[in-house]
Amino acid sequence: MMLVERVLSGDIRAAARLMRLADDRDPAARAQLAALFPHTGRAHIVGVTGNPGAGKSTLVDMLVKVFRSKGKTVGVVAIDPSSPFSGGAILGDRIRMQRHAEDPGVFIRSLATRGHLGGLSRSTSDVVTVLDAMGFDMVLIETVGVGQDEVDIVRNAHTSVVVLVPGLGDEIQVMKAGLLEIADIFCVNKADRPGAERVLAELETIQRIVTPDADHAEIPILKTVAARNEGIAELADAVLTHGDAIRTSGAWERRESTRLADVIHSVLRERMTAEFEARMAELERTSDLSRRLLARDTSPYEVAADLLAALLPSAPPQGD
Ligand SMILES: Nc1nc2c(ncn2[C@@H]2O[C@H](COP(=O)(O)OP(=O)(O)O)[C@@H](O)[C@H]2O)c(=O)[nH]1
Ligand SMILES: [Mg+2]
Repeated sequence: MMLVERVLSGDIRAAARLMRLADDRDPAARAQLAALFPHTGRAHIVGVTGNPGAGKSTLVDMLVKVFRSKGKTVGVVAIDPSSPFSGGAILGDRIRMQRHAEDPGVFIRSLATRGHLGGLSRSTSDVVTVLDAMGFDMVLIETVGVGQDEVDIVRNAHTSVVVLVPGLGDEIQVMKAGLLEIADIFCVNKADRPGAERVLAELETIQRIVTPDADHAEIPILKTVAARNEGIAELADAVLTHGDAIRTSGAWERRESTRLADVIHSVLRERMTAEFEARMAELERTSDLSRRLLARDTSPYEVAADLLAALLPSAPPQGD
């Protein structure tokens, strides 16, 4: 059987293999992802973001349990800022993941943060495509709320949960990270800690300032103690309620269009960059590019225009 068919039949090993190929930017993966795409569009994509240590992994683990108890299958994409190498999650995450290892209704994929521009959101959307095509009802994406890639990932979710904790400078956390605009649900975790009430009060003030629109009718503010499984059922309900609301209001399609346009951008950006770099290396080899630049025989502007013209024959000369 072809890899795509195996993925569609729910073969976990095939899915993991395709995710690895995609992560390695193997050209074969592109055709496979394209073949999977018609089978996607059903999963409810949920972003969970917040500072490191806010309790995101704990929350996601508890949410998985609640969604499973409601009969929903769950895919998880855990983006791990602590490991620049391999897909290595930190020890605590590994233990949490093992809890679901026996359950075929749960698939957890951990992604390491990568250096290259847009690489992380690209890898994430590839994994989401695979999970969605496999038929997972919910796809939870855990990511820290810093960095453009991470913010883009959460912005592109159908439902974005912003996790805050007491004692970190409170409302500043939201404002500074630019997470206010993207939050669909605020979750104040570690509500067992002093200062939780203050964070709640500040969020309520913010909630009153934000103008309600179709996408943000009223941002729910929830209190959780993830480590003690408190408030998780309410959080899961808020996520599902938000999903229903945006399906009805048309916001679901709007978000989906934005997300898919972003996938096009990141695929293009990556392929174009790779193409330009290959051609520049070629120029260096065949025509001593650096020497000609240093001697002012040519300029970076002319080289860029020539490279662009070679790749995009219809681009206007010097038209930048
Ligand atoms: N006191 C308290 N600790 C929590 C709570 N939720 C998670 N933790 C702990 O906070 C630490 C970081 O949690 P983790 O889920 O790894 O945070 P992440 O970095 O956001 O994924 C762990 O030791 C958790 O057990 C909570 O509600 N209250
Ligand atoms: Mg974590």
